[in-house]
Amino acid sequence: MSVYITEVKGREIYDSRGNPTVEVNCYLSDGTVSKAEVPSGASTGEKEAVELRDGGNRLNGKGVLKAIKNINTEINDALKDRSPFNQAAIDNLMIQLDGTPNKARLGANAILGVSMAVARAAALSLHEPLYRYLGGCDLELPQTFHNVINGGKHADNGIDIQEFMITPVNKTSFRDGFEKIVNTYHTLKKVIEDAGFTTGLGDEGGFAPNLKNSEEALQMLHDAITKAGYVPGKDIAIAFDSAASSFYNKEDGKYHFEGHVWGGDEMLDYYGKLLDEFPEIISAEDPFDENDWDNFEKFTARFGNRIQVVADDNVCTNPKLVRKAIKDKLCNAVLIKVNQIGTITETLETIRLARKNNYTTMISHRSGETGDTFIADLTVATNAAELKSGAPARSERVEKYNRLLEIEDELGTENERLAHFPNNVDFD
Ligand code: 2PG
Ligand code: MG
Repeated sequence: MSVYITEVKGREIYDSRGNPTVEVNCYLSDGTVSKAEVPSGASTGEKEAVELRDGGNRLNGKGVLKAIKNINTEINDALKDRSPFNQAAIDNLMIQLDGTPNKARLGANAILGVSMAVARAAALSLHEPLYRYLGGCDLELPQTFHNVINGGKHADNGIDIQEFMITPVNKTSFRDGFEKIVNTYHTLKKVIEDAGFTTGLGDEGGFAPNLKNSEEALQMLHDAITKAGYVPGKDIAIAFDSAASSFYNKEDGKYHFEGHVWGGDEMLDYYGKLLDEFPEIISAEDPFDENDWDNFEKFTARFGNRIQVVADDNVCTNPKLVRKAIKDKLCNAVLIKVNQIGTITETLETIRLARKNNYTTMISHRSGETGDTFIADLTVATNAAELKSGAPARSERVEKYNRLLEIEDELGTENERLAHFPNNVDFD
């Protein structure tokens, strides 16, 4: 007997910043019940799919009861009796039902919650882990990026670069790499304390010391890596996300950065200085405002052969924008956030498009998260090279890494798998 959806049911819950968000249960005719929870960003791109919020006085206007109502009425009516095993058909149906180019009517938060819940229900019904259902059997674990110093919109300090991440470049397995990150994180705490700063955490679990500037943050990371017994650049490398739209002033067209008022050329020279001073930096995200494609392109032309250049706010996981970015040589890697585009099918399409053009994909959490570990499975399922999910602290971040530990146990490490094929040469 074929399995079909009997009900999708939404519920208002709260995210890691105490803001309302969407949770969805999907019920199938075979008794399967799945659950999915929707994340939410702070430094959002202008072209992201629309997160439907209630407005008004309740919960600062951030309630999601309209989105929940859309799930429980229109979406539920449309999906009832459909097969959960055709994700593209389910997602297309919701896109058609919404009828807007950016999911503004039903809400991308409503649509994404259902899209994730249906995928998970399908996997549960087949008794397969989500990564297997979405990805098959030729899978590996990603390189992970951990935001250990938070600035910009994610913390109340003087640092304008939003995220300083560390990534284990020398490791024998995900578990081994993560252990090195955890050691460095704890050492960083001591480095920050010894310098006389507080060690409160920002939104993504990284420390948020009130430092003078980004160079000071990078120096602390460099010291923490060294003091933890690792070699910067060789064992642990550094990445940053400027989220530069948040310090770009549209009125004067300048970057108001850590006490400076800079044009594009001055910003470029500043980045050049950082890369020279800290050769362990291997990746930079959103170095320029989301509409300042000219300077973004200049950045990639100048530094793209030295480091990875990731586009986030200007492409918003949108296949159309990613296509344009590839044509313009805007970047050489693409950030992927499920709620920027609003369905799993479109997310998979964007990942496929990037891969076809030899662009690296980095799957990403949002600064407002839940305990849902969907992105860990998605990263493995799509063989995405990279995942960023915050510091090894705060459960909504750590749960994703814990899920990767579980998946690695199930799949075996890369080395264990290669051991079965001693004659294979790995060209990675
Ligand atoms: C980013 C994200 C995630 P936010 O800019 O890459 O780290 O932040 O969710 O606030 O957009
Ligand atoms: Mg970003």
